[in-house]
Amino acid sequence: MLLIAGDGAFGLNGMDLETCVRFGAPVVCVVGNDGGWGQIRNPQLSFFGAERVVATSLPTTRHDGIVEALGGRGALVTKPADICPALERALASGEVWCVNVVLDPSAFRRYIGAPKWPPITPSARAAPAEPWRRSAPLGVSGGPRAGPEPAW
Ligand SMILES: Cc1ncc(C[n+]2csc(CCOP(=O)(O)OP(=O)(O)O)c2C)c(N)n1
Repeated sequence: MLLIAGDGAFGLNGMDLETCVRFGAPVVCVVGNDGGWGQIRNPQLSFFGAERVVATSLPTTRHDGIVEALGGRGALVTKPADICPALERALASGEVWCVNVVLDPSAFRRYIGAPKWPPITPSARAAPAEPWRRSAPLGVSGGPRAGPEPAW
């Protein structure tokens, strides 16, 4: 069985792969890992602007490592050319896999386009953000990001 999930969805439900391991159900989960809750972050950006995006930026979590810790297998994919070999290996194995594919966080808005919703109010954009509500600039597995927040 092939399961395709976002990193946010996997973060909420990935523990179910432990059940797959326990029951010997050979599920291969491909995680499209863009380091964010895009479905929520994109409207935040359109409604409020980049300065007021809240809690929807995620670290590039090693979900592949999590599944290994659960008794399954994991592969981290950072280049498009490595996707097919990783998938072929996983699907042929009869084991539980997480193929964790690191994506460009800005690609959605660049290629699909920013949602056309207008900002809620000019004052919502202008008001200073509460620092504790901002998305934490996290890096891989919770460490600090190497550089600035990715451009969304
Ligand atoms: C159990 C549950 N909690 C919260 C939500 C709200 N929610 C909708 S989309 C989303 C983020 C999904 O992120 P990801 O899987 O990375 O997909 P993306 O939006 O980036 O494509 C969340 C948390 C939900 N749908 N289900």
